[in-house]
Amino acid sequence: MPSHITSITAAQRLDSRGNPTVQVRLTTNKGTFTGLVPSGASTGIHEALELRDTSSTAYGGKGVKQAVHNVTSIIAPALIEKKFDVETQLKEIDAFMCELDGTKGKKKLGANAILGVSMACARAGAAGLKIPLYEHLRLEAGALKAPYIMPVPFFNVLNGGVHSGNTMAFQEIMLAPTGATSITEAVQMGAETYHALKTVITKKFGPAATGIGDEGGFAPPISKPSEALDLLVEAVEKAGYTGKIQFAMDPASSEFFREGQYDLGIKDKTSPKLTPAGLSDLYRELFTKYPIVLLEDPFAEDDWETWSAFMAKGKEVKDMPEIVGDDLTVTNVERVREAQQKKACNGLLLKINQIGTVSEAIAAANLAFSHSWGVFVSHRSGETTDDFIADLTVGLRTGHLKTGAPARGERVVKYNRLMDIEDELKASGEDVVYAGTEFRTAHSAGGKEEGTKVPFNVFGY
Ligand code: 2PG
Ligand code: MG
Repeated sequence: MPSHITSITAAQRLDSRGNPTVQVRLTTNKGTFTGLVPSGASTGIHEALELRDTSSTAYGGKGVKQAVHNVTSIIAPALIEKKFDVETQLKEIDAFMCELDGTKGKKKLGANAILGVSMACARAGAAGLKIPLYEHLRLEAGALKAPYIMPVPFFNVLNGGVHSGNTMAFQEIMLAPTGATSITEAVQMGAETYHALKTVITKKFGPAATGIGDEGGFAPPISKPSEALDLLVEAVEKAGYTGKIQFAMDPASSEFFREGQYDLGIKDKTSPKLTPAGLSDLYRELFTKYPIVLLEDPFAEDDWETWSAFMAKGKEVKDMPEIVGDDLTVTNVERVREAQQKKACNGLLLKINQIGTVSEAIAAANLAFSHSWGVFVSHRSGETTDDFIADLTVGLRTGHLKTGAPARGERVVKYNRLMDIEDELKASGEDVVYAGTEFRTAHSAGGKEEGTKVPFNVFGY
């Protein structure tokens, strides 16, 4: 029996920074399903619109009452009338909402209004089909089944940029436990190293320096990337994981790009301003000194020339890390296509709220895969307790994701869900592997179209 939408309600709720966000509740004949929308701080200028009540003083102009109203008064009646079957028509539902909006960047209804409905529809579809959400998303994406790929979790343990009050211009310094054998072991390695890092920071800077940034990582008084990476080397060694944990960075460089230069002193006023070539040299120097396997947004969102030059030169660099576009590509097939033409990067950061529907995010991921790029699923710095992206990562077989430190509820809910999925797959006798050092290419591993059937899981997804 098909699953039709009988009601959609929405409400203003809080995200992890204490700012309002959209919550959607969608009911079908199979139950009620939710979607809670995340929000960025280092937002790319090409992202779809996050609709905020800027003319109101409530929540400092950050309310989302208009977006909530758009869900209940515009999207809900139109979608209910169409009688879509959420089990088989997610793409049609998402396309219909885009049409209803009628603008390029979802400027009329807001990507935050549309995404909440899209997420809830995906959940309703999975429940109607009596399969887990990750399995439903896998089928939507047309991804291979066996083996299921558990991702390498990239833990953001040192926060800078617009995510913290310290003086570091670079936004995120991450740990990637590529030497683990399962997501459960990777989480343990990440959490133990996070605690070792706390001890290292306390010893060096005193206990007052262990305050954290927006994504749960520490924000000690450092400004140079090498200082951050040295702290990680020490913490990994202290935790006993040298050689098993590698590093990644997201400088989020659009935030410190000013008049053609990269101003590393944007926060401390003493670090240098670098030319694009100077910053490129700094990255290459860091690659030789530290085990860096991924670099995201090394350059600003429209500095195409520098991205392409860096990639071209990368061919000469031994063990060149994956170069991931975030603000550059904004989970948008048009921007991904442009980046592919310009050979600007070889990895796509996948953030569902950058584009505003689940189906469009899947399309962007598939386009990236078709060019042998990696796909790196991501949370936002303003998160919620919604764990949707854990299922998305497994369903799409992306092999890696980042969702903050192994601490704070809105971050750990995703890591916990991944461990639940791993347990469930193993208990069902499914073929399941941890991506490990192969995280960039795990998507195409295996080859079996179908495995045995995964039962509808006990966690209610
Ligand atoms: C990023 C993200 C998530 P924000 O730049 O990759 O870590 O930050 O959500 O603030 O854009
Ligand atoms: Mg980023």
